[in-house]
Amino acid sequence: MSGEPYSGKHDSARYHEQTINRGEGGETHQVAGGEAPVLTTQQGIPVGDDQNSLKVGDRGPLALEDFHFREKIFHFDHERIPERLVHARGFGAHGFFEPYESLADITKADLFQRPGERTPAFVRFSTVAGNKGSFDLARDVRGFAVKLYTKEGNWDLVGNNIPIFFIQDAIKFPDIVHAVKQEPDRGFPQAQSAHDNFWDFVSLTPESTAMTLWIMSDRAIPRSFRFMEGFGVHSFRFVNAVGESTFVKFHWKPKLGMQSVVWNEALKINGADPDFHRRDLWDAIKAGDYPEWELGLQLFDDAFAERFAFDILDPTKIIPEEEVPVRRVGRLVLDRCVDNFFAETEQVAFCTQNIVPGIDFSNDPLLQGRNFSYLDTQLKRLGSPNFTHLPINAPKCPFHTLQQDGHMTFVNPTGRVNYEPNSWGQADGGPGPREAPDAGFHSWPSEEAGRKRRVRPESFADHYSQARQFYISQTEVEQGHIVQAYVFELSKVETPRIRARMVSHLRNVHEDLAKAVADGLRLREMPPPADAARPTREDLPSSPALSILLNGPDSFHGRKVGALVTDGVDADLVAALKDACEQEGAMLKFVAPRIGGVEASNGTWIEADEKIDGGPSVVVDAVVVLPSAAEAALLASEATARDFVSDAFAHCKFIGYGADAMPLLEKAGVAQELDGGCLPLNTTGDASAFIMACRKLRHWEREPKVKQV
Ligand code: HDE
Repeated sequence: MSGEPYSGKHDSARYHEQTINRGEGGETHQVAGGEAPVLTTQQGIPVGDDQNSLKVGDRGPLALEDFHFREKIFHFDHERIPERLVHARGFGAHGFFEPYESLADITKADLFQRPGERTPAFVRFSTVAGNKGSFDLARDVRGFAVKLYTKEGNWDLVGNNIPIFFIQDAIKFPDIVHAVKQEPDRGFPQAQSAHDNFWDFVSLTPESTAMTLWIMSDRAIPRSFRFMEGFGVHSFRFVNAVGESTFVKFHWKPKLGMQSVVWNEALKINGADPDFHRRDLWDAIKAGDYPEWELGLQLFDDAFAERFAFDILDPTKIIPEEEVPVRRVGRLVLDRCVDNFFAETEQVAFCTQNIVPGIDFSNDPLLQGRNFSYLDTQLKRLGSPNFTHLPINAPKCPFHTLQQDGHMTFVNPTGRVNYEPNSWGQADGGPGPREAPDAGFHSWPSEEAGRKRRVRPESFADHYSQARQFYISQTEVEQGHIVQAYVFELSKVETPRIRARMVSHLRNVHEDLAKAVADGLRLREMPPPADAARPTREDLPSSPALSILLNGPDSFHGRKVGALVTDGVDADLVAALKDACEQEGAMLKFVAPRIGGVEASNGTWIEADEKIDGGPSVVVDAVVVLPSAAEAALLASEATARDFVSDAFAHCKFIGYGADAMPLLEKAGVAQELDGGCLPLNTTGDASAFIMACRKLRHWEREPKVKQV
């Protein structure tokens, strides 16, 4: 072969090279839209050619001296760090916390002293079981980890969206995690609990029963991170300036109310948009619709702890809000997306042991175990004890530590002082930092005594009463979803005795639940109730705070309407819908046969947000179907358009339909079934009535019609 060597560059790359300037900040290139900096190596050496490695002759071999090639590949080879063992898939955002009032009477924690003063925060939401590349709408617990950069150091409140946990002792954590994650021989299934190992473990672990009710409930398939609650789970302590302690449980209450999807919808969302939750949070923040949660506190003293029916140290129990009300004391707002996913969301390191003066631990055995695990795991994941130097992890208040050196050190103390006590003064490069006997952190001096033993306290022994309380606190619709979820999951379990064993636990929770699940599984014989250490208490009252449907929003704010439109769509109706959505704080997304958009009846152009098959109705909260008369038949013959309608109907969504939508509704099989959740949109006035109807989120009355089996 012969001829001039080929540069390897695309024409557009040549275009960017047109003018080269040498400015103060080094060489820059003129590119469309301004100046781009010159590409350099890690050492700052300007790169002359990034398309071709250095070769001997035109056709190789490669020269080892090509430091740019070697550095580039070397760095690339090391781009990955181990993913988190649990909570691998997550999404974070920045924001702030702001108290409504001073809590000085109960805690000296600096962030709670001055009403309205903002403390920077970083929050990472996550799923637990799936790997980093799994999908967002797994049936799973969601992590809700909050790092608060207070003036007295970082406080990490590493919580979940479910207020209890599977196990009572941290020593069982590796077992529950091994059981739920992919099975070790085959490496699947991932991001789901619907397999033998998980149900084998929990059905052999009665303390997990209550948690299985929570994860079979719609709490485990939230519509958005923005619409879910968060919980610190354990009892903690607040300590005030005079050393008095109060127990506290932390809650995050979403300002937009709670909302979940239905399971069949979740299955389809995972295919349509595996990034559904992260995209939702990103879009909301980028649109300036900042998600917000109120911090709620359940405060109680030793006397309450003594008389409460369960042990306040048992992490498989809640304290019902009706018994200890949640006091809302401030708000958490997320108002900034990360600049770089890896640097911030991946490298953020939450540690439960990060608490500040005014906050302390309780003896919850899960919390105590976590205090070891988090620090340990960060060292493995981030590779150096200096992970605290990373900008996302470093305190934002002044800090002076005598800890030094180690891999990747980039903030060492200056001067001669690196031990304590020392007698160096200013002239010697000191003085070094000193302890603060009054203002510094002191553990609350609780009295502890006892014989050293491996035991489970007697007071942790009731595993079913609160599971029952959770079940009876749900609306009928929600109870139905719990039954369906158990049936779905246990139907994926291949070993019949595991299915039966789980039903034997449900018999201790509620006979109706056990019967419905057994029936859904077609168990031919009802198993006897599982042996129970304590009989189930049937006197615990229902707790309405535990239902999602009873705690939904009072507006359609933050939700999305998907409008299926064609050429000739009624322009006035579209304008009215836009207006109604804007007034409500909802988003209107246009779905069209082609992504370029459609021409409305008055000749205006409507850009499409999605082509029909890329924007199925599962990714929105309500739909409107507005084909023009001319396009109605064509749209009705399109399978994805029919799915758009039939899925919306099956998932109990509100459906608004225009004058010419009938052919599509007929082909989608819903024309004969139109109900109170299907609203005609014939005049512009109908648009606002439709959005108002959507405030109920779903037309649950339809569910018995679409879910018979
Ligand atoms: Fe975690 N958990 N956990 N956990 N957890 C981790 O730390 C652990 C538990 C929670 O977005 C790990 O950095 C033990 C309860 C969240 O980065 C690890 C026990 C609650 C996150 C770990 C528990 C949580 C984690 C893995 C039982 C709710 C993600 C990676 C004693 C209150 C934080 C990491 C993020 C992450 C240990 C139980 C919440 C291995 C030993 C209960 C939100 O350290």
